[in-house]
Amino acid sequence: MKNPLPRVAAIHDLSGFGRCSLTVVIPILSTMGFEVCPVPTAVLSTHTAIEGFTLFDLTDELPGFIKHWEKLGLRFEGIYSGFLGSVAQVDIVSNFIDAFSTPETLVVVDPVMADHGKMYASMPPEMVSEMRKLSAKAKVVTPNITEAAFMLNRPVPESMSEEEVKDWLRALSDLGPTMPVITSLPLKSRESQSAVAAYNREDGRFWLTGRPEVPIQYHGTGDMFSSVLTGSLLQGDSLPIAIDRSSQFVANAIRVTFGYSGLGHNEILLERSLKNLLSPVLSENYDLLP
Ligand code: PXL
Repeated sequence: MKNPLPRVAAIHDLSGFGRCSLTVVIPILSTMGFEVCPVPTAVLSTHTAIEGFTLFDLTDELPGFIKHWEKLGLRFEGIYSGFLGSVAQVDIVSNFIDAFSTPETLVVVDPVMADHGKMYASMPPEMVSEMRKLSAKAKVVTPNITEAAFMLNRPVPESMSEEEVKDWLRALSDLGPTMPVITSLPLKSRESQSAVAAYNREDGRFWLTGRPEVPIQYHGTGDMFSSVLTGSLLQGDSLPIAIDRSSQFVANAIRVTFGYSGLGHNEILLERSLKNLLSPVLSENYDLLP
């Protein structure tokens, strides 16, 4: 029997404060009508951009999750991984995908490791080649431009043409995933926008969307984007609608928060926007790249 409520295994860390990973993934996917089964990769006091964070690595616990869940015969419509607590977790996540995915399972890998040209504080450099390896197992990957550059061993670009974006997406797809998506693109044709591009190797089409930038960066927006994207694709949306819904959701949460004075980088008001995920799809702000 199919799961009456589609089920998603969410392989991410649990950060107590700072609005990211499981504290974002669970409410978003629950609101979108999925049962989320967390596989916690690490427990942190805050995300790693806040000085003094504590990190308890759960690498040794994860093989037990696979063994127990296999015994229970659990099945997942989606497997979605993000921030990993150690390089050794890549093989474990890879084993998890082997153990639980069928041809129908949507596997999404968000290669969380870097932003703004730099690796995150807890990330060893070897994570780059390991994330490259893990991406080969995914249908969808969602790097930001820094992560895409690191995975492709290219310099982080200051600006890009649409032709270059297509070349990057093709190169990411050559690593394995059918649907690579790149966020935070510095696109010449979309200056002062937060642009997102995607490629579907199955039909050879490239898509572009974006929203006007707001002059503040909030933490966790990448996790919000990938969570909505995962939910949207699992609900049966097309790739361009899925990137558009995700971009619109994140832009709304940013604008809702930015309207208040005095809220910091770690205080995006996710809950004020969550119910937008219940609306019919109203926006179709995407372009087909020629
Ligand atoms: O939002 C990505 C993310 C997830 N988890 C942890 C992080 C970060 C980014 O800094 O530190 C622990």
